[in-house]
Amino acid sequence: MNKTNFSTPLALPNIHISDPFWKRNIELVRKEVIPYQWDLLNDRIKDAPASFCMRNFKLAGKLTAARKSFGYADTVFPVDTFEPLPEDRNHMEDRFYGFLFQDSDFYKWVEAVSYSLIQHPDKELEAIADDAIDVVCSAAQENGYLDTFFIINDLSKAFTNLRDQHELYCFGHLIEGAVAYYQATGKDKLLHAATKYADYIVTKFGPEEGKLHGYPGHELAELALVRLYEVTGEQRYLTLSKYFIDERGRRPYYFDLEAGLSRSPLDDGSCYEYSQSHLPVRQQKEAVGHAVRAVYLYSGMADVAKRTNDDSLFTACERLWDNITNQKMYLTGGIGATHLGEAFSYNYDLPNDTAYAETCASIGLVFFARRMLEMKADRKYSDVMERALYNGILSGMALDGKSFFYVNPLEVIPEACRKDARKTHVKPVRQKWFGCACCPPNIARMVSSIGSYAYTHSSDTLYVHLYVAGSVDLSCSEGSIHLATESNLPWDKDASFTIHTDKPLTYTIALRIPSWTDGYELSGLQDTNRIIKDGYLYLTKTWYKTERFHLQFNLHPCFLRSHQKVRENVRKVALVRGPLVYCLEEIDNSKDLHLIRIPEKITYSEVTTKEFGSDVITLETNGLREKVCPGDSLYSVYGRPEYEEVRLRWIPYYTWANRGEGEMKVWVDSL
Ligand code: FUB
Ligand code: ZN
Repeated sequence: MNKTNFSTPLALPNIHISDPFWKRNIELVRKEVIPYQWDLLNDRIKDAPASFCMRNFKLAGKLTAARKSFGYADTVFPVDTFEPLPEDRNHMEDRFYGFLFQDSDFYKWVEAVSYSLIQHPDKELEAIADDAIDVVCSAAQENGYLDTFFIINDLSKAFTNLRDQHELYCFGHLIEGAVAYYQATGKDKLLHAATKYADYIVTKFGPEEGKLHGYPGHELAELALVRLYEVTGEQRYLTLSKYFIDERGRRPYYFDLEAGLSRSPLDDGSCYEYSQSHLPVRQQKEAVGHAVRAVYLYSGMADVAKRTNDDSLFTACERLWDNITNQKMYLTGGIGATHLGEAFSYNYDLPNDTAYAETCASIGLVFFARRMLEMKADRKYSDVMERALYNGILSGMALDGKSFFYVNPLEVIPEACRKDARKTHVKPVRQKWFGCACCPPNIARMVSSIGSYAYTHSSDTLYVHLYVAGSVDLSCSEGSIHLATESNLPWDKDASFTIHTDKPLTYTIALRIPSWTDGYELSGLQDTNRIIKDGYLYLTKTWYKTERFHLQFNLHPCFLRSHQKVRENVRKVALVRGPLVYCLEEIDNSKDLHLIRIPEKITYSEVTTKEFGSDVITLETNGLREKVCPGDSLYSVYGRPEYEEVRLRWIPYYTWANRGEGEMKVWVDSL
C-alpha cells in the first residue's frame, strides 16, 4: 500500500457544484424526490405501496413513552420470520408494518436532505426534518436501543437473529443519516441518538466474555461506525467496526450458534456466501452472494484498512475489487447478475435480459471505489466509479425524478417481463415506489452528495477524480487553495481549471486521465512538474494567486466488445461515448431489436436533442436489419440472411424508458 497516497474525501460543505449535468439531478432530488419520498414515508401517495415508516416511528415513540412512565408496555408480535409485509388487511393499531428494515428509509431520506441542504439551504425542509427527527428520537429506549421493528413487536428478541433481521443495517443507516445531518446543519439530536445506540451496541458486541460475538447479517454498520469514529474521534467505534470485520466468517459460524445449530447446514460454509460470511474476509478472493451486502462490506473493510494501516485487509479489498470489475460487472457499472439472492453469479456470467444490477449495488460499488481511492489513486477505481454513476445508477431514476428502477437490465422485451417468470423482476418502465424501497432514497443521497466523489485530498495533493463543474476549498499546511472547475462533461470534451491561493504555495493537483480517452492535451501551465502514474496526471508547482489551465480529452463514440468468456455477448458490441453507455430503444429503431446488426464500417454522427429535458447528445450510426424470412415455419433450411440498411439512433442508457414502454438493447449483434 502506498502510504503517501493516503487521502480523504473533501467535506461536502467545501464543495460547491455548478455542473449542468449534476446540478440538474441535484435539483431533481431537491424539488421532486425528497418531497415525494417524504409523502411516501408518511403514506400519503395513493397508488404507491404503503411504507409505514413514519407511522412505525410514531407508534414506537408512544410505546417508549409508556415504558418510561409505567415501566411496561408490551405488545408481542412474532419476529421469528423474515416477514416483509404482514398480510392482515385491517392493520392493527399496535403492530409494526412494512419491511423489517423500514426505518432505514427515513435514515436515507434524512441523509439526502442533509446533502441537499448543504447545496441549497432550505429552512422549511430543515424544519420538516427537525420535526421528523423528534419523532424518531422519541422512539429510542432508555439504553439507546432504536429499532422500531423490535420496539413495537417484541423487544426481548433484539439481537437474536443477526443473520436475517437487519438491526445492525438500520443502525448503520441511522449513523449515516445522523452524521450527515449534523455536518449539514450543526444539529446533533439525531447524532446523539446514534451515538447512544452505538454505545449500547459497544456494550453488547465484542470479544469479551458475556458479549455477543456476532456481526451484521446485512453489512453497513462497518462503514457507518468508521464514519461515526471520524466525526466523534471515539476509538471504540472504529474498534467495533474492525471487530465486526475480523469476526466475520470465523468458525464456528456465529449464525449457526445464534440459530442453535451445532454444525453448519453445509460444511463448506457456502450457505453463508449470501452474506459474505463463509470465510474470514482476508481469505475471500471472489465476490459472492448478495451484491449490496458485499460492496457495503468491502467499503467498510477499506475504511478500516485505511484507518488501521492494515495491508492484508487492503489486499483483500483490492483482490475483490479486481474480481468484481474484471469478471462480474456490467458495462453500466451494474453488479449482481442474478435475481436469485440479488447476488453475484459466477465469473463472466453477465446475462443482459435477466440482469439484476440493483441500483443500490452500483451505489455500493461507488462507495467502495471512493474508499479505495482514499488509499490508492488509481484510475481503475475512478473509471468504474464514473461508469456506475453516469449509467447504472442514474438509470435508476426517471428524468422527472418521479419513478425508479430497482433492477437495471441491459436488454428488455416488455412481453417477457410480464410472461416469463425468469424475468418478472425486470420492469420495462420505472415504478412509482417499491414495498422494499431501498433504491430510491439511496439514489437521492448519492446524487445529492456527488461532490464528495469528485475529489479527495492529502496534505500535498488534491485529486480530481470526476470532472464535475464546481469549486472546492481546502487548506493545507502552507495556506489555502480554491479550485474552480468548468466543464460540460460528459457532453463536451474539456475542462478548465482556475486555482487561487492566498500566497505562493507548492502543491500537486492530480487529474484523472480517464481510460475512455485515447489522448489529451494540457495547456496554460508553465514551470510545472508533470508525472503520470496509475492514470493520474500529477501537476506540481508553486501556485501563485490566480492561475488557469485547460485540459482537453479526445472524446469520440466507439464500439466495445466483451471478454470472450462473456457468453451472452459473443459477437455483440456496445456503443459508448466517454463515460456514457448508449442503447437502442424500440421507439427510435422499431421492434425486434435482435434483428439489428452492426456492420464493420461505421459512420457516427452526434445529434444534440432537448427531447430528454435538457441537452443530451444522441448518436446515429449506420446499421443493418435482417430481413424477415418468407414463410412462418418455426424451422427451415438455412440460407444466408439478407439485410436492409437502416439508420440507428442511440440514446444514453440512463435516459432509457422515459418515453413509454418498449424494447431496449445495449449489446447489439455485430455482423
Ligand atoms: O435488505 C435490505 C435491502 O433490501 C438490500 O440491500 C437490498 O438488496 C434489498 O433486498
Ligand atoms: Zn436497492
